[in-house]
Amino acid sequence: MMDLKYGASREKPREDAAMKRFRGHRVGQFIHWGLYALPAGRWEGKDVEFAAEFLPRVAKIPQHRWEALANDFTLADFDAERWADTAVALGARYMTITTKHHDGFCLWPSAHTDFHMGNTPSGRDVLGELVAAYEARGIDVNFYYSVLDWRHPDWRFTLENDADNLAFARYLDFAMKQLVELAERYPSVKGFWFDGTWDESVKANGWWTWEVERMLKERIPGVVVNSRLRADDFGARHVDSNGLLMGDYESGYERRLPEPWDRSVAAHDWEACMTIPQASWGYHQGPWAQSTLKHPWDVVDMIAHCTSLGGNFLLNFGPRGDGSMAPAEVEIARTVGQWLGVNGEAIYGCGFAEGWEYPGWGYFTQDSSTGQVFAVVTREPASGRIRLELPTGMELVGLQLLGSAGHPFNEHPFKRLAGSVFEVDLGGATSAGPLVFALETGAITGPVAEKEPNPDVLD
Ligand code: FHN
Repeated sequence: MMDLKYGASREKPREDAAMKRFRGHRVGQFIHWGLYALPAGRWEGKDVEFAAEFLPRVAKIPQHRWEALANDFTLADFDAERWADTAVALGARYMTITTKHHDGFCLWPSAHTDFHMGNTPSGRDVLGELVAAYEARGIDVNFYYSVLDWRHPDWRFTLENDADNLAFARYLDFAMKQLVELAERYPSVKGFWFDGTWDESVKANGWWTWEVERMLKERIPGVVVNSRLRADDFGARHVDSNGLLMGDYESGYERRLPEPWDRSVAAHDWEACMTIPQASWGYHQGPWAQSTLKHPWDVVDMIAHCTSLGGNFLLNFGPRGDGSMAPAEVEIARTVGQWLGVNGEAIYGCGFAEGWEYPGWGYFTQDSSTGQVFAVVTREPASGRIRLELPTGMELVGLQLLGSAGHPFNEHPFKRLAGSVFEVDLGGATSAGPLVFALETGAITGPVAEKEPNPDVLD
């Protein structure tokens, strides 16, 4: 093991109450909102087919014109309560909001810049309103903060000379002050989610990322910090030069998930974040984005996928420039949330089911407190039957379709193919969206029949 000053602070996952709470949430609402929501991917009449929040860079918009958008950020239809209602509808247990994205615009009235919400026509403290509205509904709030800052004169992508070093030191001081400000102004915040830390300049200053984590933990007991903040003494990110995870959970899965059979990821806490359109975090009004919105059952599949490997799933919403949520995104939230309303038992507080192999037709999840195992069938085979392989030596005693108490399907739903391999006929099951079964199991005691071929590949 190398002796690192700024490496990981522990070898094993945190087990304190705040971390367990975060781990149990499983479903979160990500929100990207800033000036980019006004042009929403369109500049001078043309759609720019790239993530809406990158518009100023991709369309090479002069800085003064970008900043002038602040005058139009009137919040005509912004209501923090309505946003919080969409999180409730989704079944989210936490929300992560962009306090400052790469363009440097701040959603709170920061004392360290004039480029913030307080200097827009309404002068409202949007962040404060959101914290209050979400917390009133029991939903934890986390802050996204982009270390990368396209606007700040002292930001550097690389450090080529002494002048760069000096400038970047000033920048880090500015960012630290903003983070202290956020922690002190909104002390009920439960977590910080850092982004924009991939440049050489940040990697050369691992000490600062370590110091930020320390500062936040000192000010906010229990605060949860993502791995993306961190770089170690040698510039290794997320995972230090000794192979240990930095921060409290791994946050590298962005618009992608780990392979569903890769149980190694379940060794530590992690979170995946996902856009609703193919590739935009901020609201993008063009067909490039709007024709690519995910189906709610895809979202459900991803939630179950993450849970089955012990990870959280953070689904992003891009509210519009007037402050209203995009109706299509609200509709997706409702459908996913209705599914969670019936099947949330298999998601919240659940994680990796040790000993259960990835089944292909969906996922196994296990309640971390009771040990109850669930089968979430997100890809029903054409045969209408699933092959349910239990850990060797285990017997399927019964299964209960969630949301179907008293359904006749629950009476004779399965037969043994061999040993711990069973077949379940899904034919009688009805459900809005992917089916979920709570499995009742026991140990095999008597002799068992010969193994039969997989019914899903019978010719
Ligand atoms: O560039 C950003 C992007 O706009 C968005 O904020 C995502 C969210 O994970 N993070 C960055 C790319 O890694």
